[in-house]
Amino acid sequence: MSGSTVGAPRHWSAHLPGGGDPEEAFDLPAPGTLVGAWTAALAPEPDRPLLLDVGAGPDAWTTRGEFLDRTAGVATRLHAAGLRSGDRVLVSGPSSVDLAVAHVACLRLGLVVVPTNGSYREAELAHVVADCTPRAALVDHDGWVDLLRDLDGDLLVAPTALDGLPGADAREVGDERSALDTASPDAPAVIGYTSGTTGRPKGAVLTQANLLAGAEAVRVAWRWSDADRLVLCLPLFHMHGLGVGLHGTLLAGASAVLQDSFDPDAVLGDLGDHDATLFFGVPTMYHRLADHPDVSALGRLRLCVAGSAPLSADLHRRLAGATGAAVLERYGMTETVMLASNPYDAERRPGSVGIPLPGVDVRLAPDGGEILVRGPNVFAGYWGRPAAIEEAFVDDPDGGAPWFRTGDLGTVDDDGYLTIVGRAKELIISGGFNVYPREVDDALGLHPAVAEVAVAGVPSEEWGEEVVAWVVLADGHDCLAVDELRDFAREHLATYKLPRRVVAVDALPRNALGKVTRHELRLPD
Ligand code: MLC
Ligand code: AMP
Repeated sequence: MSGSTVGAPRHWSAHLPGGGDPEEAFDLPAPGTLVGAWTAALAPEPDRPLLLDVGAGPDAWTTRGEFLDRTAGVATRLHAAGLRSGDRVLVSGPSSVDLAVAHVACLRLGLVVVPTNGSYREAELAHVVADCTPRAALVDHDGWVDLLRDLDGDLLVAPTALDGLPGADAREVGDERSALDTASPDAPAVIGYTSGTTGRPKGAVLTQANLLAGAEAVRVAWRWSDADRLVLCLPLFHMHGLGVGLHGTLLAGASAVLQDSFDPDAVLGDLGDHDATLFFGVPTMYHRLADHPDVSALGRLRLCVAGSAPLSADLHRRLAGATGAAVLERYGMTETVMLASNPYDAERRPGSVGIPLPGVDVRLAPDGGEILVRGPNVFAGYWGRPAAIEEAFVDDPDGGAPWFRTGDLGTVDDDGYLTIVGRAKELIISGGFNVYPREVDDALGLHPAVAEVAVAGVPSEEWGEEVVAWVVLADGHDCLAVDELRDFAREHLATYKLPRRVVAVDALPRNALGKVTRHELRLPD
C-alpha cells in the first residue's frame, strides 16, 4: 500500500517545546502504566489541591494526598468485596470527585472500567452489560438498579457510597495494599463502547499503556503542567472528559474544577473564581459560549481546546475575534485516545485538526483518503470480538505494525496539517455525542405510524449535525409529529439520539441492492 505518511517524527517535533529534536523518540514515563505515572506525579507535595466539586464550595478541594488515600482505600474495599484484576466494572454518574475516585480506585486495583453514559435506556444498557459481563457497577442512576439485578447486590454501589463499603480485616489489609498499582502496561484498563465503523456498539479495550500514551502526548504537546487548572464540564464517560480531561490532570499533577453539566454562566464565572488556565469543550459548547456577553473571559486562559466534532473555521474566527485567542483544535477517537492536534507554539489553523501527536503515526489510505493511525495510543482490540479487529486494521506494506482505520476521510497539506473532510462510516455527531443511524432507525421503526425509516445527520450551527428522520408513513397514517416520535422513542434511546425533525416521504432512496442510500436523503426546500 502506498499513501502519504503524515506522521513522521519530524512532524511530532512541532509539538515539542522548542521544536524538539526531529529524530528524538517519544518515550512514555516509567513504569509505563497510567496508575504508576499518576501515583508518581501526585505523591510529592500531598497538600496541593487536586480536584474540586464546584457545588461543594470554593474551599472543598480534595488534595493530592487525600485523593491517593481515598483511591487506595476504595480499592482495598473493592478487593475485600471480592473484585479482582481483570473484572469489568460499570462506572457512571454525574462528574464529581466521587466519580473520579471510583474510576481511579478501579484502575489502581487492575479492574477494567466501563464508563457508561447515564442517559442510556434499558436496551442500550442491556447491550453493554451482556457484552462485557461486568461483575460490579459503581453507578448512581435509580432507574438502573432493576436493570442490573443480575449483579451481586453488594457490588452495585453508588460512587458516593464507596467509602462506606466494608473494609478488609487487619490480616488482609497487607494483601490488599499489595494488589494496588501492580497492573502491567498491557493490562486492559478501560472498555469504551463505540460503534466503530458499523454495527452495534463494540467495546474498545484500552490498556494502561494506551491510556498513558494518549494522556502523555497531550500533556507534552499542550505544555500541561502542575501550575494548570482545568474547568472540566465534559462528561466523564468519553475520551474527551475522561481520557484527556481527568487523566491528563492527574498525569500533569495539575488541578481541575469539576462541573456536573455545561452551563455557560458557570463556566465563564468559574474561570475567574478559580484562577483556571485551561478549558476543554466540544464545538456546541463553544457555539453557546460565543453568544455569551462574557465570552472574552476565555481569552484570559492559557489554552482553550476543542474537539470530538469539527469546529467550523467560522466559529474559530469568531471566538478569536471575541477573546483575542485561538482555540486549539484536536482530533481523537475512543479507539485511539488523541491522535492529532494543532500545535501549541505554531499556527493553530482554523478548519484543520493539526499534526499527529507525539508517538502517533498517521497516514492516508491511497484509495479514498481514509485516515489510518498507529502508535502506543491505539487500542488493543474489541472486547470479545476477535474477528472485528480484522476489519478494523490494515496491514503495513513495509511489514511494520498494522494501521487502524478511523473511518474518517482526510487530506494533508504541504505543512503536514491534517483536515478531516468526511466520513467513510455511518455516523452522526450531534453536540459531540456519536449517534449510529441504524440503531435509531431500528427504534423509530417500532412506531405504528412508521412503515420505513432512515435517519441521517444534517448540518446544524448549534449541534454540528442534527438527527433527522425520513419516514414512509404506514397505511392509515397521514402525518407524524416530531414530538410524538421523540416521546415514543425516549423509551428506547438516550435523548441525544432522538430526531429533531421528521420528513415524510413516499419512498426512501435505495441502491440496486435495495440498501438505503442515506447520502441521498434531502431536506425539503
Ligand atoms: C443533550 N441533548 C442533545 C445533546 N445533548 N441532543 C442532541 N445532541 C446532543 N449532544 C438533548 C437533551 O437531552 C435535551 O433533550 C435537549 O437536547 C436540550 O438539552 P440542552 O440542555 O440544550 O443540552 P445540554 O444538556 O446542555 O447538553 C449539550 C452538551 C452535551 C453539548 C453540553 O451534549 C454534551 O455534554 N456534549 C459533550 C459530549 C462529549 O463529551 N463528547 C466526547 C466524545 S469523545 P430533551 O428532549 O430532554 O429536551 C470523542 C473523542 C474525541 O468523541 O475526539 O473527543
Ligand atoms: P468517538 O467514537 O466517540 O470517539 O468519536 C470519534 C470520532 O469523532 C472521530 O472518528 C471523528 O469522526 C470525530 N472527531 C473527533 N474529533 C474531531 C475533530 N476535531 N474534528 C472532526 N471530527 C472529530
